[in-house]
This record gives sequence, C-alpha cells and structure tokens, in this order.
Amino acid sequence: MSEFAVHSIPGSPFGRSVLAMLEEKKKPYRLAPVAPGTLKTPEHLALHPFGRVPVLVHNGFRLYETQAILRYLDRVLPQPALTPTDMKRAARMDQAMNVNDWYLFHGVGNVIIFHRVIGPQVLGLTPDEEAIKAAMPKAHAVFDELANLLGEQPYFAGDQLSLADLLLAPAVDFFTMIPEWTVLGAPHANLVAWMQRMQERPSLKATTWERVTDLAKAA
Ligand SMILES: N[C@@H](CCC(=O)N[C@@H](CS)C(=O)NCC(=O)O)C(=O)O
Repeated sequence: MSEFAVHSIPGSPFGRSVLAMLEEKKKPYRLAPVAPGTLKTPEHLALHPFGRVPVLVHNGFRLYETQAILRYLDRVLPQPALTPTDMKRAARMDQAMNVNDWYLFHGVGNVIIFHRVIGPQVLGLTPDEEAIKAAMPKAHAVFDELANLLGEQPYFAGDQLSLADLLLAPAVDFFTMIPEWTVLGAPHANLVAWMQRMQERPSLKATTWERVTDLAKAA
C-alpha cells in the first residue's frame, strides 16, 4: 500500500494541488475519496476539524491545509525541488500562494466557480448571476495582479516550476471553463500561456476532475 493517502473530493482544486504535487514527485499515492455530504460528519471532522479537504496522511502523520501539505511534501520528497533556493524567488512563490488562498479563493473562486460550475454541475443549482456580478471587480483585481506577478517568467517563481504554480493552476483552470475567462484571464497573454503550459504537464493531466472521479470510483 502507498505511504501517502490523500483524502479529497474529485474536482477540489486544493485537493488537485496535492495530487499534482505527488505526481510531480513521481510518488505513488492512494486517493481516499470523500463524499461531499460527509464533510461535517464526526468521521471526517476527526481528520479535518474544519470539515474540508484535502487531508494528507503519511505513515500515520495527518496533515491538513494545502500550503502546509505542499511544503511538507517538498521536504520529505526533496527531488525535484519545488521551492526556489533564491530568497527573493521563494518570497514571490509564498506571495503568489497567499494570493491564491486569500484573494483568488475567498470572494472570487468560492463565489464565481461555485455559482458557475459546482452549484449547477454538482448540486443542480441555478447560477446566482447577481452574486457572480458582485464578485467580478475583485476577480478583475486578482487576475490583473496574477498577470503582473507572473510577468514574462514561465512560472510564478521564475524559470522553474514551484509550489505556487501547483497551488494556482487547479484554481485558475476552473476559470478557463467559464465565460468570465474572456474578460478575466484571456486578455493576459502571459497568464494564458502559463495556464496552457500547466495544463500540458502530466501532473495536471493525471489529476483532472474526470481522472480523479475515475480514481475515486476505483478506490
Ligand atoms: N485552507 C484550506 C481550504 C480547503 C478548502 O476550502 N477546500 C474546499 C474544497 S476545494 C472544501 O473542503 N470545501 C468544503 C466546504 O467549504 O464546506 C486548504 O488550503 O486546504
């Protein structure tokens, strides 16, 4: 049995970051699928006290919070290194990761992607157009800043892939599926090129919603 178990829900962008990280490290893992309706059950709360995913379990060591998981994996699986040694590049990596968690997810992804994709496709809900519209100014600010941080570099921390790319790509990938991408991301040629570069990576191909759904069915 694999020493790494990832408890996640197919489609979760945070969960996908962890799976893509293990793919990049070429380390076998076991997906422990979590049913969306069970996040607040005592069984799941024993794994994650805030009732979310992902959770990593490594030889009995249980860890939640995606950034903590990515950093842990980069330490216990040092090759290929996904944290720059240059201090300024590492700081840019950390900054982009926090932009993901604080500004892209909260008030942007958890509104726009929820109402455009998750609600309709998973819960059978009608998109709340007013909520989406209200989130658009913040979404513009976030995507403009992501494009600014990326600049002309191939990856967020410079020439090499880093944890920031693995955290951001699953989240941004959702936006490429919705009409709002034409005004949020598509005008930024550098962001579009980065997203394509990321989508072409085997780690991202192996962890699409469809692929993780298949893994969950086989688990
Ligand atoms: N800060 C957490 C966020 C995790 C998170 O929000 N996960 C979503 C799925 S992508 C979730 O579990 N949502 C369930 C809920 O909001 O109840 C992390 O980095 O792991």
